[in-house]
Amino acid sequence: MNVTKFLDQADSIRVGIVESDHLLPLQLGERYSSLAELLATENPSATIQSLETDAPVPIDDSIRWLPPIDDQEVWAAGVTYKRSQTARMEESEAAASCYDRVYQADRPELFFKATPHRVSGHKQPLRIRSDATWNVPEPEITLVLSPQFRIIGLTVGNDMSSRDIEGENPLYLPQAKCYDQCAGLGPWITLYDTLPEMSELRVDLKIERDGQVVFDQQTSGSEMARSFEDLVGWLSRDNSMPSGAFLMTGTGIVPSNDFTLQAGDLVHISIAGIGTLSNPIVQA
Ligand code: DO4
Ligand code: MG
Repeated sequence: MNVTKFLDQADSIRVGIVESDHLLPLQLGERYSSLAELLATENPSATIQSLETDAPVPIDDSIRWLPPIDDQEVWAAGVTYKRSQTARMEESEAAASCYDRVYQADRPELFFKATPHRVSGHKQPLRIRSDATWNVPEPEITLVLSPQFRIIGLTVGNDMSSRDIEGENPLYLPQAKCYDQCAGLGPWITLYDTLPEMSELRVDLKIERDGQVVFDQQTSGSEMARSFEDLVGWLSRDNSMPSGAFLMTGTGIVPSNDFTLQAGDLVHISIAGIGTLSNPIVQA
């Protein structure tokens, strides 16, 4: 089952089930007031199925998608694929060994990525920092975690990154990663009782510029050096997240060093079995 948030014709925020060509707006009733509350129940799919729905809304270009987040925290894992380790060692003369060490260590790199107001949904803009010169999207399989750190679903994530800022000094990581419109999530959450095999989670990143595809590469979850459970185990140590969380699991695709995003680019990230998250890129 796919669930998301969108703005209806009356500009009200709605939670809806996504079916092949339409959305079914949910009536949350007295008991629930947000998608996050539905996700925090014992069995989110059953809870959602028990709710009444309004008339179907056809999915066309007029849908105003919202990121499927309420008050959850957004975290990210880093250097979980060989490609990310290599790219980071190239970009950072001063701290190359940090990336090498964390790729092999038991403890993963986990960092705070975004608060909900910094997150963009499908078709909403993502931003290049005005003080950055070398920027990339990072296409990441993203775990949807209940308040008890159960992996209840997956979504598509874009961990926008300023490579020149992180490369200058790894202590600048929070500035390279966390700023307005720095994270994409959506278009919806796919709920799972049993997660798919890692090899089925194929990830594709396409970047369009002036109507031409200027970058197109694929990877798959099976290239990841860590398991989802391992990452969640570390994230949950001595760390409560009362509304649940999203955990981006790291990028396996980094464009070559001569590539940087530009304002006006369109970034499309597809994950097999989930969907495609598309965002236009802006710079203030
Ligand atoms: O080490 C910095 C961040 C790494 C990252 O975001 C990734 O590997 O996806
Ligand atoms: Mg990343």
